[in-house]
Amino acid sequence: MGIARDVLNGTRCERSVRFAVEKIRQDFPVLSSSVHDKPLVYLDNAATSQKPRAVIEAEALFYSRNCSNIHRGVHELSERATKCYEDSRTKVQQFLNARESREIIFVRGTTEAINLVSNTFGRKQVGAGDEVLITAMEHHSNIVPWQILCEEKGARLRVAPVNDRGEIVFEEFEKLLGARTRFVALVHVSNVLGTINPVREMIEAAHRRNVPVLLDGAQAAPHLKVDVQALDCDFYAFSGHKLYGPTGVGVLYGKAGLLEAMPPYQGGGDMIRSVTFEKTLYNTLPYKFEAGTPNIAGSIGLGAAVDYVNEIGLESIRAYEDELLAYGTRALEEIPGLRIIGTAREKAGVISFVIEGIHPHDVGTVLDQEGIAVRTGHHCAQPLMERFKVPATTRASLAFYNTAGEIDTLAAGIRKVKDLLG
Ligand code: C6P
Repeated sequence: MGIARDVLNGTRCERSVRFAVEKIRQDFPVLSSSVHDKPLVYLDNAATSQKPRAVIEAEALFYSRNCSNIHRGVHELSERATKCYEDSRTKVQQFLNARESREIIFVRGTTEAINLVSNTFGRKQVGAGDEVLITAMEHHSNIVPWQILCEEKGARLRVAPVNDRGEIVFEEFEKLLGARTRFVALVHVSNVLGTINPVREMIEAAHRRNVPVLLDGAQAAPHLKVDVQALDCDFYAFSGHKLYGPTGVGVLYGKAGLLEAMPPYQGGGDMIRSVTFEKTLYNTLPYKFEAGTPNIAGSIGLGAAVDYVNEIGLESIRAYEDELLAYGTRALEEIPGLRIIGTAREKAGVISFVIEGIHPHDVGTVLDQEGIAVRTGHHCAQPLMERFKVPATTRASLAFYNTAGEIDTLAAGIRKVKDLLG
């Protein structure tokens, strides 16, 4: 454990992973702060991640030097703002390896991206007696929009099961792809279990039956290299704020052909080509789906976040976080009475756990007093809690700026919880 711990703290390089975590931490102002007079240990990255100075400054620069509306003015500030906004779109396009920048729609976040698809593509695609297939490990954002659609259309929501490790039962998923399946919506990485789903195989299985697939990438985009062309997904959704970017901005990727054929989601300024009281002609992609003044500063901040992540490199991030996850899993498994929920063979940096006889909210409250931020509750995945027969869990979720030292602090904090409440 000693060598791995040193590597994770960025002090030695005995293994394949070399990662200058202490240097990286200096880019995040909040990480050097204290909570309840203890150094902050931020392990709630799946809820939202902290922001590097580059992102904070990109937003501040927009407001202090370039603030203007976009696509509307002939004046210098508007041109500057428009260029920064559209540059961000290109950065996201390259980040996801989308074929064209018009396939990138800026939205409020993953939730809005999924609602956009269910309300437009979904409404056309799904009819009475049809089926929409999801999995048992979806976030509410990838359950409720499909439930609303199914209720409206008289369609049926089908749910692919997960096994006790928290992995999709692939054969069951395949069996549920039937003659009436019209759409598949899947989480790429589970926010509760950390499971990385075999989405490439799942998409292939759906496409063999001509069923389009949306991936909820909220927890994948910050941790894995996503290539939408290689995955061949039809839609991909993620949130800026989990990718070290601002809140209130996210991305919907869609294949151009599908987006072209979809009706608009919202009506208003910027999404039109011409309006008369008799008829409105819609704008081209991507603007058809960006009605009204968008989150300009947020989108520019997201572009800066993409630059920042690219600079570190998702491969290095993945390798480092894998080591940290393995270290954290070992450290927590050693604690008597603690059970990890989600032990998939392919996992990203999430450790959800329960402690015999102690409610997760109490665990979270005591940890908070130690300066440790974790999330407790159902994590907006109530059906998954039911599947694992737990009311809630405590969840430590990792980012590339976390260290093995912080994991040690967490483990010590949990032992203290047990001493106090066990
Ligand atoms: N999960 C968590 O603590 P928004 O709120 O739109 O940015 O993201 C929604 C969402 C969708 N899918 C998955 C897999 C998610 O994890 C989330 C957000 C946070 O787990 C907040 S509930």
